[in-house]
Amino acid sequence: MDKEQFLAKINENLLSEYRTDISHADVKQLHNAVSHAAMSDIISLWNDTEKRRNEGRRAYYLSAEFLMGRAVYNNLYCAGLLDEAKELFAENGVDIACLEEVEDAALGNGGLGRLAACFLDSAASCDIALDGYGIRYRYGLFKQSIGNGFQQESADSWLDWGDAWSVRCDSDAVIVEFADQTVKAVPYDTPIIGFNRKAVNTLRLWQAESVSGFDFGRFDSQDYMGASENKVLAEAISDVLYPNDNTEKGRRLRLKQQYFFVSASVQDIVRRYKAKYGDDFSHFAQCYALQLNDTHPTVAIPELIRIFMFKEGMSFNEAFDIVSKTCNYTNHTVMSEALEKWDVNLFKSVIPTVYEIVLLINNHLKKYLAGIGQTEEQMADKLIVKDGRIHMAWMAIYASAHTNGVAALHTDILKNDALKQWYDIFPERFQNKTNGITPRRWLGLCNPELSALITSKIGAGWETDLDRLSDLRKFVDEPATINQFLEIKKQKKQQLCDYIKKHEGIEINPEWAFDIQCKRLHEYKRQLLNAFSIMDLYFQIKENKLPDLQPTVFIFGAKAAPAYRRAKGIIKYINEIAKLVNNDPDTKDKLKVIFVQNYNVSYGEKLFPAADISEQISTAGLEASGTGNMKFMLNGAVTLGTYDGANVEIVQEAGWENEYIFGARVEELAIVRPTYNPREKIYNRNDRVKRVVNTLVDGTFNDGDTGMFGELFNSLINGCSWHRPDNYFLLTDLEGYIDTKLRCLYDYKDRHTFGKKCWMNIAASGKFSSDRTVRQYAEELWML
Ligand code: 26Q
Repeated sequence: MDKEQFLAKINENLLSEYRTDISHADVKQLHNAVSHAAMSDIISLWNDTEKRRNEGRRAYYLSAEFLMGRAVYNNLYCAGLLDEAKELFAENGVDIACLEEVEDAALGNGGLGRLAACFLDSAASCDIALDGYGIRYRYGLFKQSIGNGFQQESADSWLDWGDAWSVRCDSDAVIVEFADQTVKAVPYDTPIIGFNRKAVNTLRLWQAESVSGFDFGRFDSQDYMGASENKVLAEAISDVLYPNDNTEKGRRLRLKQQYFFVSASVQDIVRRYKAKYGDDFSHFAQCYALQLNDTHPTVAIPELIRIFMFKEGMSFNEAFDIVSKTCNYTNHTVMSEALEKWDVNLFKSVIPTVYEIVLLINNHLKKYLAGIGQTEEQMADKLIVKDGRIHMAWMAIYASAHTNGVAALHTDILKNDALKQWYDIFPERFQNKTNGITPRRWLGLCNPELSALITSKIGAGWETDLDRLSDLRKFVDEPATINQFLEIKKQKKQQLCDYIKKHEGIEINPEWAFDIQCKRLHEYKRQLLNAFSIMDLYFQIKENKLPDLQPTVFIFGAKAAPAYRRAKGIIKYINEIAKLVNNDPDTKDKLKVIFVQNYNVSYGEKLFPAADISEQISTAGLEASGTGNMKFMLNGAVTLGTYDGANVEIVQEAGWENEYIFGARVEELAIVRPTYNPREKIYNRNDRVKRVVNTLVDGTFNDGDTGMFGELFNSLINGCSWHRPDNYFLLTDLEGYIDTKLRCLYDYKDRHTFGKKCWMNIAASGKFSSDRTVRQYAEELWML
């Protein structure tokens, strides 16, 4: 499609859908028209890809979350239409930036959901047979605003913009049955456009609807509420994404969501299979691989067994054998509060037949363990059903072919600690698959300036072969190249300044150092540690102890789960610090603190390219991988971080001299933990630590009489019924962190030398392409 045809198509859509044209349409109309025009241009390729996929082995990514972000720019970019679109918009007096108003598809919380989106992008761009299955939530992750320093939530009604990139497929709708409810699952298919149209894969999201619809009987008897009851109860299932990240909340509706999309997806796969092979299921495990994104879709295991047994007449053993060859499980956390364990009574009351299958799997496990000579005592830490709860991770490990961690360190912890009892009996089942990010969205699209510089140095093609970035190393001693890089960094900072001015009403100076921490708010990610370090700088500046400190802006972006009180207290605390340091005449020319509202994929696309310093400061052992760390690196920032998750591999790739690593390591914390007494050993003995921690309770700040700051103080100093004091070792790491941060900021003053470090990070980031990750899944797990 050339530019003229593209324009004709857009105008045709605008005319038939809205009776308007390109120079009169509003943003929503433009968005729909341009999206539909591009859709019609890739639709035959989409169909061709599906046909090809059907011929060979294929994989499905089952995930409760797909954090896709805004589709329009990415899809135009990957379809090779973005430059045309920009031009023809401009020729008609429209700035294509107006599409930035379009809401992100935020059908995910954070890392796990965004990883799923990057994997789909990579699979399509590498022509790998991977499609996604998930839920079409009516409301995605809540929108966040900050009022008086507190987080406020509102509904994310993303569909108000229309869903231009999906196709409803009524003919593939299926029925999902619960004990107390029967609903219809209607699929919406979204094309996943590979870079340069390499292939177009599919994301199929299920929407819950009522089978019967409106009840005229009840309407006639003037029961108006009752007439819609079925509809309301059915639609409730795909109404809203649970806003929890790394915590388990065993709620009935959440279980319904999981079973709903898993049952629909599995029925869909069985239907496809039967269309090909009829009733002979002997090829099933050779045809399909199912990747379970954490335990959230693990009910796929008993559900598939149920269908094989009760619909297709297999024995349990036959069914178990096929299913456990077909499924693989990815683990994303070692924190026990995030491991899903369903209450037996709840589970039984929602999906009783599936529960019977779970019991059969549990018996199969017991027999197996007895067969290898384990006593009841030795079995206890592996039983799937135990003490009235169903342990989903145990089922995922036992009834699947492989279990993988998401970074080398994380996989080691799984093998040697968190899942040791399983590794001991099934060592061959465990693999590592270090996470990655798509270089298309996270460099090509969000940083066209840096992309052009890279292409001018090493030629095109790095977008699909990111290891080629290592060729950039040879330019590190060319001052002109580093200067070009620094110039681009400044441009990206200026763009972020403009955006922040517009959205937060705050002015910042692009000449300052930009230190950014953006990720979900969680105690283990230690945004509070960052906040404490800023308070220490504040006090030191007041005492004239930091001569010539590099002026620095500290940017935070983070959503807290609405029920996570401590996380919300930390947001308020950061905003109180911002108020203090941004207004104090002694510090306002040296420090600036900004908490940006509603951090999401699109905000990330502005933040990552503008950063000098990437904050990755989780308690060692607790961040399974992290992927924001990779986005900063790819855009030329140094990592200020702990030796945790994928940071370990970032240092390995880029060299110690190009990162700022501090803090206790996993092994050190293991030694400290049993006798850790932060009050006696640190707080009471270290005035520097005491001074900043005390700002939570000494009247420096006001938490609006919520008691939040006192609770944070207590969590650090006294602990509580579910956590020991300072469970995440902030006090252990605080001094080392501040010293390392200061070293980094003083290094920054030599802009050129610092720029070289940033450049070396870009050059070393090839490993972190999700193309590499997905290829490893395809070769080592899915056998594609
Ligand atoms: C579970 C039960 C009920 C409701 C919600 C949940 C739930 C939802 C989301 C539990 C966990 C999550 C998300 C976890 C997550 O994002 N983990 C991150 O995964 C990334 C990709 O592998 C890693 O890089 C991060 O280290 C990890 O924290």
